Amino acid sequence: MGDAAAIKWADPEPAPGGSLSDEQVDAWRTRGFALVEGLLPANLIERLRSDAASAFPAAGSPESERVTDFGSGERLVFPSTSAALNELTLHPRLLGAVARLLQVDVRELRLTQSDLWAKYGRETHRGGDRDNDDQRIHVDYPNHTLTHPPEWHEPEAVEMIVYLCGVEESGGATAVVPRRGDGDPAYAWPIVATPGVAGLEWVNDRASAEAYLEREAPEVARFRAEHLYPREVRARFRAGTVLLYRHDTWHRGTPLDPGTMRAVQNLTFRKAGSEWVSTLHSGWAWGMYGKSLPMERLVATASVDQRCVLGFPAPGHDYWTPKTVAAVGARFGPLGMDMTPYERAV
Ligand SMILES: O=C(O)CCC(=O)C(=O)O
Ligand SMILES: [Fe+2]
Repeated sequence: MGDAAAIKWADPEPAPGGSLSDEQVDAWRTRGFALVEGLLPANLIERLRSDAASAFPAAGSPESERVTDFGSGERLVFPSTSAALNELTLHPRLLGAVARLLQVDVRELRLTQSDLWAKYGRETHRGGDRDNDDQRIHVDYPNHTLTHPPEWHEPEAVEMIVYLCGVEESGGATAVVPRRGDGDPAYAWPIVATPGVAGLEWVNDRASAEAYLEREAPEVARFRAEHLYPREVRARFRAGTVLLYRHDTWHRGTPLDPGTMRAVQNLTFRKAGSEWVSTLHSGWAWGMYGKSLPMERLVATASVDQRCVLGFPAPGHDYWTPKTVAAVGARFGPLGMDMTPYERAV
């Protein structure tokens, strides 16, 4: 905030050969985040960036001044008319990374969010209390889960931000508070010192949120001023950098440079059993009637692992009988689906 000289930066670290290093896994599990480079192919990032540019108002345009909140308004969510968005969402290296962080098999992961967000550097803050330019520090769990995240060492979900441009093009580095071990006062349980939970109204804008807390819950405002804001580090992202973080990681979005646009893909995966972590978009099957049936084709040609991440039953699941194998084969076979893995496991 304010004093540029005081900003602390975190730099992305390469993922050797496209998979996370042990240090990156450890950083996510202990500090609450890892900033990673080289997980996704550069041309995939470029394709998605170009799809985002066609779907959203141009940087600096009058329309862009009106975009004051998160998300694409379901314009660019999975499953999408953007093939790049679908490919990135289920990219085997991304799924492999998430599976390592949660220490489960890829087949035990479930997708719950894949939404492209265009954020704009604006002259005005017409979103008022809810404006997203300079966000209050927060954790993301309140609008992802019906409960509270489980204890720190038993994480059930991975969130990520895939940046489609570099911080020097837009500003707006995500700020994160690294957790310093089990005794860290910033991460003392329960994690409720944030607007939108425990009866506090949801406020997005930093100045409005802190003023509101100062009035309504001064001890909460003091905790945030003492333990959270002073410890922020900012992600020095490049195009293709991935911020892997958690529902219980303190973080916030910071202002963009006026006249710029920053496109990012926001994704969340949960463990299969954590049904209280909500899927944030229309169900995946709801996309099946899209023109030329892109979602039917996607399911038909996806790998067994990728299908599992969408909730499709794994080989060996009780769902499969000789009759269901034949029926699902009749539905997707003409689009190229190979039923043998399911057939073999009946
Ligand atoms: O924009 C960012 O860098 C972070 C956004 C964020 O944390 C949120 O909207 O919940
Ligand atoms: Fe957030």
